Amino acid sequence: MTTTEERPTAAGASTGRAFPPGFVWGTATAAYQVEGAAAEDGRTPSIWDTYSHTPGKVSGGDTGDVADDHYHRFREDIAIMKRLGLASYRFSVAWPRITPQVSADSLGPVNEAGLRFYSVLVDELLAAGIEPAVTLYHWDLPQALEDAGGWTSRATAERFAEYAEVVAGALGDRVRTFITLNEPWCSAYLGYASGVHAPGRTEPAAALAAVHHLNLAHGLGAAAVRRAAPTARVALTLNLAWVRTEGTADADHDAVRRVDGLQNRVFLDPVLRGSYPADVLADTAAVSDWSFVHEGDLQLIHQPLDVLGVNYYSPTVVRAWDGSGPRAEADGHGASTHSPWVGSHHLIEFPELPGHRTAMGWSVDARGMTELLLRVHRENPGLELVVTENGAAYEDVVVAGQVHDLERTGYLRDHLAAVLDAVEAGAPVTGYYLWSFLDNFEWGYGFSKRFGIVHVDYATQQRTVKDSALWYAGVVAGNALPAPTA
Ligand code: IFM
Repeated sequence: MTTTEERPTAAGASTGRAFPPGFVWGTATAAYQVEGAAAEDGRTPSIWDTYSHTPGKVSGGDTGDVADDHYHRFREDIAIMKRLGLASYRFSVAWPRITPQVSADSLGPVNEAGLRFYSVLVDELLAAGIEPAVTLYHWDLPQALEDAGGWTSRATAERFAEYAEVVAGALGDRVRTFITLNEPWCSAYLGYASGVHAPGRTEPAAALAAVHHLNLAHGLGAAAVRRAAPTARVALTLNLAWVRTEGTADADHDAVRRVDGLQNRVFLDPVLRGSYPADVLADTAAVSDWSFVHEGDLQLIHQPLDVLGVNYYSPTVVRAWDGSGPRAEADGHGASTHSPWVGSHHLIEFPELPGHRTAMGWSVDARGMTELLLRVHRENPGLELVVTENGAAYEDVVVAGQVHDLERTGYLRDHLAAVLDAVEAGAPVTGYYLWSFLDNFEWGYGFSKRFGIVHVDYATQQRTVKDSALWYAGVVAGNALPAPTA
């Protein structure tokens, strides 16, 4: 392992901009992206195992079979986190490790070996002084549930709640925060409409059913976590979009409304207000009558929420499309002839923005972080917010045991400043999780995109701490952004 052995010093704590005392600094990963050990200790396949093993689905034919081998190397990884001074680690639990025989009708037996892995992980984190934050679902649905309908089926939400209760019951004595779902937008629309994520279906009506059943899974799961771990905090993580247009026509503003509805309000409204936005139901009426919403579902979804996790990477700029001619499709969510924008694909387009882009092709605008946090705060005063993901992929190279990833450091500096702007304007943001701790399996892009602050050589599993990690460690140590250098 190549790492800097000395603990970094506080970067300009006395001269920089300080974060509130107690601000939680962390990094995040997800099970399928880092663990590997795909067939070990009783784990059965998830939809991502099936999808990644289907030729042509993932760049380079990559799979998560081995990934970062975090399943075996988590102690070494925790030691790096500790050296960096990180206060918290957000990881996800792989459902197929916990109840590998789950079916639509029954959760099946609990796999003690699977639970033990996470229990030991939690213990090791706590021993290192690092607080675990547990995501219960980060996209690795057991394949058996997909075979029975996946998120288009109500049974999936019901089984999810039972699974959540098992995990919260086993870890809730040591874990303070459980996040029910990560980015249900991706699970629903990329999984079931555009098909660029597992399970790779391209059925717009199914995507809307998935939206609802994911919302239901959150509500049922939140209640289940509270039953099993009454002192834990329940959170939900959404990839909210900062949507805007540079157009001036009414149709351009309507494009903003449509995208805001499909990406933000269709999740925020049921969870925080107990209703679906009427305009989204109208926009999608030609695709689905939403008859999968049963009486009482909205009350089940509208559970008290302790924390809203906000993931932000890139701005979303839209404009009206008249439905003819070639369309600008730079929405950053993978190439597909099928659109994730159910019911609106024929009315909107995503123009390419000038300026800096990450290796994902995502444009960079840190203002979106401030705007999003302030918007959610304005609309939900009193709701605690945590940035549960933010980060960037760049083409990193290891030279003489070091990775000089200046662009990532610049991205982080600007986005942390934007978080602080929101805090200073009154948004109750209590923590920040950098995506990602390690380079990892970036879904349809396989290992070709590197988001980590720790480089992984996939041939040798050698970890190399990047310069951005050392810079971040300085921020963490000082609880402050360094003063700008001249
Ligand atoms: O890698 C993903 C993560 O799994 C979910 N949020 C976005 C990240 C970068 O694409």
